Amino acid sequence: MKKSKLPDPFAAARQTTGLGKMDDQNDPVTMVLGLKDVRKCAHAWKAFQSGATPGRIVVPSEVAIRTTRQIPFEVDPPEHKDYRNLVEPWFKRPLEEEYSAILSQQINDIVDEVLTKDSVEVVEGFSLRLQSRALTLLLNTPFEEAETWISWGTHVFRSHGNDLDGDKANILYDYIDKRITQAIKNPSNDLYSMLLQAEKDGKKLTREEVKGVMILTFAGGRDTVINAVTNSIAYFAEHPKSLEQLKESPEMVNNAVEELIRYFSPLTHMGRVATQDTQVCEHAIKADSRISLCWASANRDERTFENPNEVILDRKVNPHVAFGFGTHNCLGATHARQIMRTLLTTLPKKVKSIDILEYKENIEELGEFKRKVGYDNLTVQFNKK
Ligand code: HEM
Ligand code: EMZ
Repeated sequence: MKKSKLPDPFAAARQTTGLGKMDDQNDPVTMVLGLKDVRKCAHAWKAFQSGATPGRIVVPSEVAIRTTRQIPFEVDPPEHKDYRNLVEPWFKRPLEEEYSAILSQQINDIVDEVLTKDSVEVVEGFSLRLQSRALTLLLNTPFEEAETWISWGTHVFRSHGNDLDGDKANILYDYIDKRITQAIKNPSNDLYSMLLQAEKDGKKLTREEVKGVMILTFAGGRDTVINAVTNSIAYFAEHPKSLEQLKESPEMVNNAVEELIRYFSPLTHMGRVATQDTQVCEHAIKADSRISLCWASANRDERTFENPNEVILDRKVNPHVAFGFGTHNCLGATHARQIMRTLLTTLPKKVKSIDILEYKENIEELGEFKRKVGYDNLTVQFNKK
């Protein structure tokens, strides 16, 4: 099997019951697997809420290491919209010309850098650095801040062998507290300052609310982007013709980005908590129990996607849910797409081929399923054009 493949472990369950089962810290989760059912449940926010105890909709649950509510992620309508409206324009900035020019420069620089080396560990040496540097643009903070974030590693709540690392989480919380204090004393043009000036219902956001947005911005856009970038490098290593194709036909780039994101589905699933006794796929769901919307399974649903397990870079009809669906659809998608577009434009210009030297897959254990989501280690050599 090709090293860059991400198999679909959900097919059989999706085609029979449409559901999967897993246990998370003695709190069971019913995974919803079909595309239509995932969409339906994502839409049904009254029955399946996001605004439960902070941390509970995440799988693995972060209840033990987080009390701050992530905003707007852990808020339901109608309040969700008030917060979302506050932050939405800021998260559309990646469409501005200056933003994409700087991002392009950053990605050019990092590709030039790895081209001078005999071997590069992509996860830490390429993707994490690219992600952190690009995040300085989204936050509008100094470029040097990226060095601190890089030192935290690929996930802010997890470390090797520890799915929930409270000490690590505290580093993030302390860091954000310091930066908020700084922005109160010396307001600037960064995201902290924007949030501190923002108003909801005629009142300034509280410190806890500002913190909730910032934690989400750091946590939500981290391993997702890192997996998308790392998986892309593995893919192009084994499909050098695709690099050539993207160079010859740059108009393909947008479709290619959507297709890679569909195929990789960097966020496997996200939970919801049932507010009442209800049913999914004719299966009883008890009040206060958890379901998860499995984006990764939905994106391989053979009832919607032809040849779902193949990467078809110019796939035209592609209603994937890798960025979620409905109310909580990904706020960082504009930024993430801009990163992927720039990468898929820059790589083919500079890189002739990529050799995989060593790799270790990152496998998620989800009860009856095991899913490859990316790599713990991917060591490659980038070869110049
Ligand atoms: C929401 C995936 C990058 C911030 C979501 C959701 C998904 C997702 C599936 C929906 C969650 C739900 O319904 O419960 C991804 C993927 C990414 C990515 C695959 C990269 C390829 C980012 C980035 C940021 C970000 C870069 C910001 C730095 C958010 C936020 C939400 C969200 C704030 C919640 C929006 C709301 O509740 O209204 N993301 N994400 N994401 N994402 Fe992303
Ligand atoms: C949460 C989540 C957001 C969670 C949209 O997804 O991403 C996860 O990686 C974090 O652990 O806290 O931010």
